[in-house]
Amino acid sequence: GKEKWPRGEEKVWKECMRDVDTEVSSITKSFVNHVQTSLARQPYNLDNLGAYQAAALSVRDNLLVNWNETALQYTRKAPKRAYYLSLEFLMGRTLDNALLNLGLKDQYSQGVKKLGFSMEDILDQERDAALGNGGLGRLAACYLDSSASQELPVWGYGLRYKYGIFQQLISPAGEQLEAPDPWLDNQNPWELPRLDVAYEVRFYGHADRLNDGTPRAVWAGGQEVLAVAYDVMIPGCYTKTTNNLRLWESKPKRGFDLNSFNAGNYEGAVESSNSAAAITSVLYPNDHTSFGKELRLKQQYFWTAASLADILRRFKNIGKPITEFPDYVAIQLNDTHPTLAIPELMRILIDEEDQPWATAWQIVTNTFFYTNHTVLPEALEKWPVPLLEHLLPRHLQIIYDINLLFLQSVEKKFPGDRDRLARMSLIEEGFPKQVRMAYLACIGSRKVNGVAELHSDLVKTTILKDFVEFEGISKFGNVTNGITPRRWLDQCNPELSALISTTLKVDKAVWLKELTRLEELLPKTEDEAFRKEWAAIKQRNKERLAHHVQTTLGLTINTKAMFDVQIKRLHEYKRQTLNILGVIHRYLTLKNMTAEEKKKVNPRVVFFAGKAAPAYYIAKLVSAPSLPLPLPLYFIAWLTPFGTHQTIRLIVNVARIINEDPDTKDLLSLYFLPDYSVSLAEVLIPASDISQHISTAGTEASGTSNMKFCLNGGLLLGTVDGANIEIAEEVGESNVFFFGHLTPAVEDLRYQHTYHPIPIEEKCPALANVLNQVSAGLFGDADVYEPLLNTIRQGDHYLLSDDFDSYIAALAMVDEAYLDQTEWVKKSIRTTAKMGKFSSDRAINEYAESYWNIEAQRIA
Ligand code: 475
Repeated sequence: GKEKWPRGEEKVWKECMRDVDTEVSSITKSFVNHVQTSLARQPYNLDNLGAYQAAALSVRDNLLVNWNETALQYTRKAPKRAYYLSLEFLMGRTLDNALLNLGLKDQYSQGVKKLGFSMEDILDQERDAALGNGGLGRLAACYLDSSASQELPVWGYGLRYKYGIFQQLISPAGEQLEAPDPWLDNQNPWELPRLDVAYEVRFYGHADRLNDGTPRAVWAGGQEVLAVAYDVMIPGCYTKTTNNLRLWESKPKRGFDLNSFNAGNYEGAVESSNSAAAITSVLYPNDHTSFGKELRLKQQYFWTAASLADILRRFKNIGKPITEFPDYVAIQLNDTHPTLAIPELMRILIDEEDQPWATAWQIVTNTFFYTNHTVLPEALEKWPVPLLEHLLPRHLQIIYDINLLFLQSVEKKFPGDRDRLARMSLIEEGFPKQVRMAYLACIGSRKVNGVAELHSDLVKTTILKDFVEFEGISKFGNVTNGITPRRWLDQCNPELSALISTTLKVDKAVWLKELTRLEELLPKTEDEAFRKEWAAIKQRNKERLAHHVQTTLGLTINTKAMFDVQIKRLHEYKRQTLNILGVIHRYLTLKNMTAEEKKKVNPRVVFFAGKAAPAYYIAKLVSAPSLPLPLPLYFIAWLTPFGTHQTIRLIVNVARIINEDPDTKDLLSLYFLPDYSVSLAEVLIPASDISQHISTAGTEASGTSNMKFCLNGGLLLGTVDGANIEIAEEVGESNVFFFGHLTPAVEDLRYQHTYHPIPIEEKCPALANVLNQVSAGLFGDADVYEPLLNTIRQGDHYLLSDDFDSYIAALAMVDEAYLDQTEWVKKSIRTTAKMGKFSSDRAINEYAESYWNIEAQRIA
C-alpha cells in the first residue's frame, strides 16, 4: 500500500537510493571504492584475499538493496511466513552463488579482469561457512536457496557458531586429527551484525505455579544471557527476492547478577563452558548421535527461545489477536533439535500471554511441522529429566502437563492398554527418566514427514507406529529431499550447464527453475556429436579434479581411469568399510591375473572423502580459555581409535600399498582426500563416473549427494535404500547399479546373525579371504584393524557379509558397462535428463503448499 514516507522528503530519499547496477564500469568503481574505504587498502598492494573482500563487499551492496526491498514488502503485505529452524546450515561459499543468482558473474569477471585479477583466484579465497555436519545441514542450505528462488517468504533461524565443523587432517599413519575451524577470522562480509536485535534468554532458576485457577507459573532466577542477531542474505535465482537467514550469537548480559547464578553441580565443572559465550562457540560434530550433554541442550534452548521471541515480535507488529498466530506463521522443525520450541511457545502463551491451556495447545499444534531425518535408534534424541529440570524447570513442568493430557486421550481411545501408554509416553522410564523428543515433536506438530518414500514409510511403521494409530495417517507424509540445481549444476559444472542451455535453446534462467525441462535432452542420446561433447565435459571435469589434487596434495592421478567416488560422513551404516574391502578384493584379484587378462581391465581410481565423528573434541574446545590460534594447530590427542576411524586408517594404508604396487598401480589406485567440504564436493561431483551410496537397506533416510552425482551425469551404484529408489524410478533401473538385500530382509538377517550365526568362511569365502589378508598384515597395523574386522565376523550389524557377494557382482557390472563407452554416455545423459524431480524447488513447493500454506510474493 501507499504509505507516508517515514522521514524527510521522499523524493530526496528515492533519488539517492541505488538500484542494482550491472554496468561493468560501475562494478569496477564499487570494487575500487571498497578497496579504498571499506578495506582501507592501497591498490598497489592488494592481494587475492583483499580482492575477494572487495568483490564480496561490492556484491553485498547489490544483495542489500534487494534484501531491504524484500523485507519491506513482507512487512507491508504481512503474508503468512514460514520459518525453517535448523541447528545446522551448511552453506559453503557464497560469492560465486550470489554472482550467479544475481546474473552478474560475467560482468564481475570482466570487471576484476580489468583490474588485474582472475575471478577464479578470487573465488578460491573464500572460506566455507561450514555450520553443519552433513546431509541435514546441507539440505537446509538448499532449501533456503529454493525458497528465495521460488519467491517464498521463508526465513532460516540458526546459530552463529564461532567454530564450524572441525578441519580434518590425516596423519601419515592414517589417523584423523581434528583442528578447530575459526572461519570468522578473516572477517565475514556476508553477515550483518544486528546489535539492535537482541533477546534475553533464561536458564536454570525456579518455576512456581500460581495455582490461581490458571495454568500459569512464574519462572525466575538463574542465569540470563543475550542472543544477538546476525543476518545472512539469501538471494534467489534471477529474482529480486532476497530472504534472510538469522543466526544467533550468545553473549553475557550486562549487569549480570552473580548471586542469582545458580549453576549447581553439572557437566564440566569448567568455568568457561558455563560462560554465555560458550553457548554458540562450537558446532557439535557428531551426526547421527544423541549424547545428552548440557551444553548441547543449552544451544537448543538458546536458539529456539531467541527465534520464537523474534517471530512473536514480528507477528505482534501485524496487530492481530494471538489466536491467529498460525494464520501468519508456520515453523518447520529440522529434526528434533528445535523441539523445545513446542514447550517454549506453550510457556509464552500461558505464562506471558495468559491464554488457557487448550487455546495455547491449539495454536502450537497448528504452527509447528516436524521433519524426521533418521530412524537409527542412536540418533533419536532423548534428554534426561534431571538435566531438563535443572536447566529448564518450567519447560519440564509443561512437558509433564502435555504428557498427562496426551496419555489421558490415548487411554480414552484405547482403554486399558497399559503397554501402549508406556510405549507412547513422552517420558521413558529408567535411571534417569528421559524425554523422548521425537514423540514430543510429533504430538506438538500439525504434520510430520520423512525425507524419501521408503523412509517416510519406515517412520510410520516403526518409530511412530503408535502415533499413526492414534492420530490417523493423514498427519504423516513424505517430502522427498531435493538439491538446488544452481549450486549443484550451474555453479559446480558451468560447462555442462552451458551445453544444456544451448541444447535446450533456452536460457538457464528458465530451466534452472523448471528442472524437469532437462527431459528435453533425451533425444540427444542418439546424437553422436552431442555425446562426444558430453563425454568431453566429463573428461575436463576429471582433469580439473586431478589438477586440484595435484596442487593441494601433490598427487598425480590417472585421468584416463574410471572415477569411482564415495564422499559422505564416515558412519558404520554408510558402509565405507564395504567399499574398502571391495577395493582390496579387486586388488587381490588383479594380483592373480596374467598380463593378458589385465589387458581387458579398465583402470579405476577410487576416491574417498568424509569426516568421522571425533572422540574428544568439544571438551577441549570449550574448556580452553583462549586457543593458540590460528597456528600452531590445536591437535586433539589420539586415544582409542574406533570403528570409523579404523576405516579411514585402513583406506589410507591400503592406498599406500596399492598405489605403489607396480603389478597393479596402472589399473587401480585409491585416494582419501582430507577435509571433505561443500567446496571439495563441488569439484569431486562433476568428475565422477560412478558414485557409491551403499548403506544397509533401510538405514539411509534419503541421501542427497546421490542426486548431485546423477544430476551431473555420474551413474549410481547403490543399495535399494532412501532416495536411490526414487532416482531409479525416474532414470530407469537399467541406468543404475543396484545390489544387496532389501529392507524387509534386514531384521531377519540380524536375527540370524545373533541366534544362528554362520562362520564367515562358510557364508562368504570371498569376504573371509579379504579379512584374512588384512589380519595377516598385508596393509600393516594388523592389530589396529582387528576390532573393526571383528564387528564383521561377529554380529555384523550392518550386514556386510550378507551383501558382499552381490556388491562385488555389481562392481563387475559397472566395469562391463564402462567398456561400452557409447552406451555408458547414453546412460549418463539419460540420468541427467531424468533428474528434474530432485530439484529442491519441487521439494520446497511441496512444503509451501501442503504443509505451510504460504504463497509466493513477487518483489517488484
Ligand atoms: C540423513 N544428522 C540423510 C539428510 O534429510 C538425509 C542427527 C543427529 C544429530 C546431528 N545430526 C544428525 C542427521 O540425522 C542427518 O544428517 N540425517 C540425514 O539427513 C537430509 O538425506 O539420509 O542421514
